[in-house]
Amino acid sequence: MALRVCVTGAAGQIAYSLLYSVARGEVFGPNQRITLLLLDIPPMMTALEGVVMEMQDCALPLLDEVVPTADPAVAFADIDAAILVGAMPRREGMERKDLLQANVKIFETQGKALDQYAKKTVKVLVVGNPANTNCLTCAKSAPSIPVTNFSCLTRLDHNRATSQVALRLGVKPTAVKNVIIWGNHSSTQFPDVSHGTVCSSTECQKIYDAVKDDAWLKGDFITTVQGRGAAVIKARKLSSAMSAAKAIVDHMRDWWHGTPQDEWVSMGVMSDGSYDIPKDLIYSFPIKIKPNKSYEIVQGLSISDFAREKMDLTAKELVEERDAAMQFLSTAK
Ligand code: NAX
Repeated sequence: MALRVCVTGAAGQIAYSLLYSVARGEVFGPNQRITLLLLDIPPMMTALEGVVMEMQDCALPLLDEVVPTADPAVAFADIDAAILVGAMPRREGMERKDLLQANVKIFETQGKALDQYAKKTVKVLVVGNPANTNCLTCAKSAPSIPVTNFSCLTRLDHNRATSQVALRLGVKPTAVKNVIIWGNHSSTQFPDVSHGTVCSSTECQKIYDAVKDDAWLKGDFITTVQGRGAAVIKARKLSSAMSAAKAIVDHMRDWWHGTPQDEWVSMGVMSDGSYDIPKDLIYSFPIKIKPNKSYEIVQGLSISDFAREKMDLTAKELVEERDAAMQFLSTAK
């Protein structure tokens, strides 16, 4: 049976980098057939047709069918996985409140459509910004789907943090394990390496012991990761797309197949109060995933005063964002 996978924002730049990886088996497995349902808004249908033509021209053996549509009822029908990339972008002069309201509308509509048309086991990854709060809106609008089936993307931030440490040490990114992104996918996020390790073929060391520069790890490292998205926009005049697509692949692949033993990843998930983070927030935590696709927030990590302050700051921003967004939500779980 082919898996039914929906990607929204399918005519956009992240989707353009993402769809090939999904369709060639990098996410759901090298033998898993796929039906792709591509959702975008009506003015983008011509561009989306072009994407469909290119997907056909790739002649991919795993791709059974590609369905372009502007109708969520078609896009979400009986789906196994949803990657929600499409969102309202910030336009010049647009107020934060108006942007939030527009996105609440989009993610409430899509949550309701998921509730009505998707499989109850559907795994939903929200990418479109503000990703954490959009994910919360979507989950609240889909009461018949377990809230643990919703997550938002902070894997790009996780990968950025991993790479910054690897670059600093002159090692491969795969040698660096168990960094954490806490909180919001925004500049208040807290990239934390205090529990991470860097491993050679013979031994593993704590990242702090390997880097031997606490001032960098508590200063420029954090601001570099927090500001990386803005730095890419400044240089490229476009936001991150290739690296965002790669992070989506990493996130969904690990959710589908599980995380390696003794390793965790960062994902925005519903807070259950772990680490004294307020409940009812989509907050990025260290996460381990079992092969049956269920996840757990990694427990028992020691939290320094330095970390506590940063974790609370990003939680505060999310509480404010949630409270502002929920005023615009017509129904709540
Ligand atoms: P683009 O503007 O290239 O593409 C977005 C696409 O979404 C457009 O084709 C648009 O028509 C479509 N769209 C808008 N409303 C829609 C709706 N209601 N239903 C379906 N499609 C809709 O943006 P792109 O660079 O692809 O970025 C997409 C989103 O990802 C943005 O919100 C962006 O901020 C967010 N990002 C999130 C990241 C994360 O780590 N969580 C990182 C990358 C990225 O910045």
